[in-house]
Amino acid sequence: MKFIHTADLHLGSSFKGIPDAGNNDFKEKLINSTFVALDKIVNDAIKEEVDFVLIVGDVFDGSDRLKSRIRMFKDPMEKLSEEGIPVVFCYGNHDHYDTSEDQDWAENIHQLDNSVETIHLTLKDGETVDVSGFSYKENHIPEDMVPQYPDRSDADWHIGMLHAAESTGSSNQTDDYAPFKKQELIDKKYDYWALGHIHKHGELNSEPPIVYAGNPQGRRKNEEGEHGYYLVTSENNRLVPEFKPVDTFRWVKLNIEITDGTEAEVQEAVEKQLDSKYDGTYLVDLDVKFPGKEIKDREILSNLQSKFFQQMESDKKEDSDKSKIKWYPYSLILSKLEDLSIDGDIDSQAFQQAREEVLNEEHIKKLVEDYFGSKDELKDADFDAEKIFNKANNIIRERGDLVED
Ligand SMILES: [Mn+2]
Repeated sequence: MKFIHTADLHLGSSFKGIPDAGNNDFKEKLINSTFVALDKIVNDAIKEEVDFVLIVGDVFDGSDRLKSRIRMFKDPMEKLSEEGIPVVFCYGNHDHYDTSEDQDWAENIHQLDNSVETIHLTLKDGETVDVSGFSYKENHIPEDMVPQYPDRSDADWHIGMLHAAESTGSSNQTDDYAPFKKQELIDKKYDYWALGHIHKHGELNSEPPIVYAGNPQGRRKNEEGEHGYYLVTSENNRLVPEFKPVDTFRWVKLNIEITDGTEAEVQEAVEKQLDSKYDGTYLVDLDVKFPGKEIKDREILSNLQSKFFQQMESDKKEDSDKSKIKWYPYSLILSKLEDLSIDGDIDSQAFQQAREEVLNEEHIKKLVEDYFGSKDELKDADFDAEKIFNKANNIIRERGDLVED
């Protein structure tokens, strides 16, 4: 028995944190990459002749159900259906949905209900598989859903699908995503738990496997490294997951130390490092430590970006499938080797003072209005400066992309 476990496709993700430098081709390629990842998964499913595919929530990036996006999910699902490969999928916090409103799915494509239900599959070799799970109706589910899952059935295999975050048990953190405890999952005695929601792939447990598939295409800098899906195969009565990358763009952070040089030399050194390290398409967050005089990091960054776009243009002219584009430096920070931290007394005093000057109710209300427009629901909102500071801090760190798995 063999199946694919994927999650968090986030189809239609906007990649809005990436400066596109006016290059629409690049932006288009980025926006397309979540759909490309799904196509690769579907092609692998057919090539590997898997018995079924599980997609554990956040199929779409948003709950706005644009017809074009639905089509771009339904088409590949129909392709699997025609190949006789069943799919079980659910919605997560991002694409929460009242499932009674859309039942128009191809044969063998199972959309899980808002309450826990079990899909019974019979494989070509006669083996039986039960898959239990549910779809989000609202974007938050504060209660643990695991007690609603049925006991281990007498099917040959029983698999749980769960889009959720492990309970933190902390009183100052809200557990809004169907919080569960690992032991509860183990106690169900299922053969495999296919998890979604956390965008980094990895196993929470090995016997039985409790596995986060991660998202198949990283969307921002904190989703660095390889992204893909799990191909799960039965071996001696056990289900064994094997990770398969399918990402087109990979986010990485590169730290470089350069001891001396002019702007041109720094640029050359950075370029050399990039060339030697990367042979896919990498989105690189560069942190260059440089002890010398003040030099213009903006200029180096835009020079490197122009080189990237020139390569894209010549790739296009050559009309070859194999792109020579290796890296796109989306950010470059040059910092002096000696004073990198804000922990020093003077720095933190100055920072504290600046923070007090900026972080008052008047400024914040103005900021919120500028950003969101004067929406009525915001007028009487209770502005907690500390909370807003922390949120803003996160947003700045994620370069304008709102953060949520
Ligand atoms: Mn997600």
